[in-house]
Amino acid sequence: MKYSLIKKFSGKNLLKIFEKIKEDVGSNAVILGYDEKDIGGERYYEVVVGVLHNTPAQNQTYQQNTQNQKKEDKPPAENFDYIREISRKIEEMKRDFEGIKMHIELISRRNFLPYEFKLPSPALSLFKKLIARGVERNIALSIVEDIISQNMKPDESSFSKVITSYVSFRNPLNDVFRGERKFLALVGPTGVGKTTTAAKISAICIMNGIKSVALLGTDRYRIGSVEQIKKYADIMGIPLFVATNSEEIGGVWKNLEKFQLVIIDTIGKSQYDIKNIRKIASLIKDIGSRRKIEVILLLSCSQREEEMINVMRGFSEMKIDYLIFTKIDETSYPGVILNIGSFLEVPLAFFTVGQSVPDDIKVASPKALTEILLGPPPLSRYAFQQ
Ligand SMILES: Nc1nc2c(ncn2[C@@H]2O[C@H](COP(=O)(O)OP(=O)(O)O)[C@@H](O)[C@H]2O)c(=O)[nH]1
Ligand SMILES: [Mg+2]
Repeated sequence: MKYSLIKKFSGKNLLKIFEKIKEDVGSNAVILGYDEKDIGGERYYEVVVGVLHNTPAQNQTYQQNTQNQKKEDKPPAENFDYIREISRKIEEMKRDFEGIKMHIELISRRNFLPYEFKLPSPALSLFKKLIARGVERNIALSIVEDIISQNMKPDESSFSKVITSYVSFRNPLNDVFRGERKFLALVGPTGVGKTTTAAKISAICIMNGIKSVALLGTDRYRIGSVEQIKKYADIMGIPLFVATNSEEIGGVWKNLEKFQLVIIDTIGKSQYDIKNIRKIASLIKDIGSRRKIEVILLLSCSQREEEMINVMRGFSEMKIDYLIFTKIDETSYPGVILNIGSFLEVPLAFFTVGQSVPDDIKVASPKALTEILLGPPPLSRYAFQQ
């Protein structure tokens, strides 16, 4: 095929390019090449066209025969219209896509109140980040306003300073490190992480020079429960006692009372099983009549926020001294820690961030919580590890 003219047309608007082609070389142009590029974030099109080398007479005959041609054998004019139609469709789709994008943006903005948009830009971006991580709007706004009112920069360091007004932090091991003797009971629903966390806490003690630590299991009936905690006690080289009721506690008391710290891995019960929760409460009360005992409620971040409140309600049969948030590695919305922590007004003791014993535990602190809330979400954390 011979072309009398080959020309390149380029620009940002495909429709305009085709108008120009039509104007310059007429509708006999044949598309010889097409390219799309992204230049500085903008779409850029290049179309190369050729004009067939025919005499006007030939051209006329050619056009007269057009109707009889097969579809794949399209004459140049028809070919040109066909491509122009496609480019019009592409332009339409682009407009639709932009419309959808704006719509999504609008829906997400609908959750923002006009007042929030008036926040200075860095504060607004901190506010948005907190919302994206599941922090309740009122808490997020109040934190950002605190930072602004104290003339601080809305960064991680200011955030870790102001969150102490919303949640408190207390490490239950601090008085043990100072020489105090006590029992620590871990309570919570089944599967929340009590046994693994008991092992992790005993490991922290041992690593910090507190050797007089024992584990007390209160579940002898569930298959594998003694074996699981025994495995951890053996790894840690610490003794394990098992007692399921006050009578049995009396039986092992002489041995138990020798230890500076006894960590009790209580039997897991549903937050709705109040009858059995009362049994755990009574065991704790009984130990409390002999020695100082503190209760830590474990809440799993893989649970819904509303369910966590029900867990707290169910376990309020006993006085809860501390909270541990577990399975933080399993959520993209750790804001729940701040929401629930501030609502319950119970100090945060530890955060657990994985299955590995003893590594996946952090002492709760403003810095640790800031890293969890403002650090990379789990998806990117895992991506970095690969
Ligand atoms: N991803 C993740 N899994 C955890 C965490 N803590 C415990 N688990 C897992 O949760 C499951 C139940 O833990 P377990 O300690 O037996 O819970 P319990 O029934 O409350 O004693 C086990 O498979 C643990 O390895 C955590 O912080 N993150
Ligand atoms: Mg257990």
